[in-house]
Amino acid sequence: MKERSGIKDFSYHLEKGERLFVYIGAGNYKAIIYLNGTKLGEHEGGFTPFNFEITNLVKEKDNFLVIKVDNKRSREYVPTVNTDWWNYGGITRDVFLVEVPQTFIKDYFVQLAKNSNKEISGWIKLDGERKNQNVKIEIPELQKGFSSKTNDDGFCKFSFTANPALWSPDNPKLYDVKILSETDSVSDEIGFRKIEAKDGKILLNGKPIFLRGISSHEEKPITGGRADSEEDAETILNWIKELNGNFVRMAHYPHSENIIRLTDKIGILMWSEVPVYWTILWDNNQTFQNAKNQLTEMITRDKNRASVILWSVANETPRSEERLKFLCRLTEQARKLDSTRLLTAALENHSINDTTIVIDDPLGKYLDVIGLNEYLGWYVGLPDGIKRINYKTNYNKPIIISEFGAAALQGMHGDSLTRWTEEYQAYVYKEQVKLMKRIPQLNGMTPWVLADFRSPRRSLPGIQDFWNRKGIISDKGIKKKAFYILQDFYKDIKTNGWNYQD
Ligand code: GCB
Repeated sequence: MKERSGIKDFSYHLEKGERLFVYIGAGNYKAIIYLNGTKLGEHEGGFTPFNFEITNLVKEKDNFLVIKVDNKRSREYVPTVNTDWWNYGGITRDVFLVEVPQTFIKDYFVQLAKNSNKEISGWIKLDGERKNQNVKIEIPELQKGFSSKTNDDGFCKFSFTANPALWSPDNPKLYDVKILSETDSVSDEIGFRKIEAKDGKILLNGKPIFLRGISSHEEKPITGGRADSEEDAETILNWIKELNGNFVRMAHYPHSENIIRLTDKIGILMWSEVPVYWTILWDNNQTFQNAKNQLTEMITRDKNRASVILWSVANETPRSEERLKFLCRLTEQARKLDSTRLLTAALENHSINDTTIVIDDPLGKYLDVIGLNEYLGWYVGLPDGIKRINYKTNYNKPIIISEFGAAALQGMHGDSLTRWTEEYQAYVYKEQVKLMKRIPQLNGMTPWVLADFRSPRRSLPGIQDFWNRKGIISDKGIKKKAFYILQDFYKDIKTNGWNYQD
C-alpha cells in the first residue's frame, strides 16, 4: 500500500508469524496515528520517516488507519515559527505497509571505515525474538563478504578488506550488497568512497575536490508542492548537471529519499541538514531532544548513501553561549552515529570593518568543514563593493560558501544596478565568483539558490508575490542570466581545476 491521504480503509492478509509496520515517509509537523481506534503513537518533525508496529492490531478486513498531522507552528519547535520557505504541512511523503519476518534485519551500516579505501565496516541489527543468529554480508561482484553472529541484543559489528572501485561523481559505482540472517534478507545498492578534511582541504578518495554546488529547496519544479517523486529528483539533479555542478546543499531539512538515492546513482555529492534554522529555543531541553531526534532520523535513513559527505547541524544561528552548547551536543550525537562523514553548519558572516570578514565563530572548533552564508552585494552593500572584501580565518579547516545570492524576477531587465533585474543578479554573481578566489581554504560553494521557491515572507507585489526570487532558475523553469555565469565558472573549474589564479 502506498498512500497519501490521512484516512484509509484497507484489508490485509498477514501471514502467520510475520510482522507488519506502518511506515510514514514524512508528516509535517506533529503526527498522531491510530489504527482501528487504537493510538499507535505520535511523532514530531516534518522531514524524516517514522514507523509503528501494527502486527497485533491489523485485521483481515475493514482496517481503519488515521494519520492526523497538525502543521501549526510553535516557538519551541524545530524549525520554529519563522521560516523563509513555504512549510507545506500534512503527509508530504509516501506511506507504506511493510511486512517482515518475526525476527528481521532492522538496520545496517555498510561503508568504508573512516580514512580507509579498502576496509568495509559497519554493523547489523536484528529485531525480534531470535536475537542470536548467524548473519552474513555479501558483495557478490567483489566476491567478498563476512559472516558473524549477533549478540543478545541482536547486534554485530563487522569489518573486512575488499578492493572496491571507489565511488565519485565521475564514477558513481554502486555495488549490490546483500545482508542475510537465518530469518531474513535484504539487499541494497551501496557505493564506497573516502571523505576527509585535512589541512584546510576536502579530500575525496585521497584527492582534493572543489565542490561546484548549489543550494536547493525540496520544492516541486514548476508546479509547486513538495518535490518528492523520482521525476522531481531527476529535474532538479539534471539542472545541477547542466550547471556543471558536482554538489548540492539540500536546504534546510532532510529531503526525500528519492533524491538522495538518485544523487548516489548519478554521482552528485551532497550536504544534508536538519531544520535548526535561525533562532530556536536554545535553552529548552525538549527543543534539544526534538532536534537530536530529527538528526538521528536523518542519519539513520541516509547513512549508507555514498553521495552524502556532509551532515549539517544548523543554518545561520546567531552566536550565544546557549546556542553553542546546544549545537556542540548535536555534533556529538552526529559523530556517535556516524564517524565516517564530515560535520558542518552554515554560519553567519562576521565583518570587522567594511572590507574584512573574519571566520571566527566558536562553533567552528567542533566542525570539520565551515559553511558560511554571506549576502555581499544584496543585503550588504552594492555588487561593486564585493571587490574590496577580503576574508580571514584562524581555523585551518576547509571552507564552503554555503550561501550568497541576489533576487531577480525572470524577464525583468535593466541596468546592472537596478535591483530585481536579471542584470543585477548577474552582476552579483560576476563579482562573487571573483571573490571566491580570494577566500582562504575555499573548497566549494553552494549559492542561494537553484530555483525560485515559495515563501510567506516575500510579499513585494508584482515582484515577489510570495516567492523568494533568488533562484537562478525561475518558478517556471526558465534560466536567468546568473545561471550562465555560474555555469561558465564551474566549467572552467571542471576543466582547469581550482588552483588557478586570474
Ligand atoms: C538566508 C537563509 C535562507 C534565506 C536566504 C534569503 O540566509 O539561510 O533560508 O532564504 O537567506 O533569501 O534571504
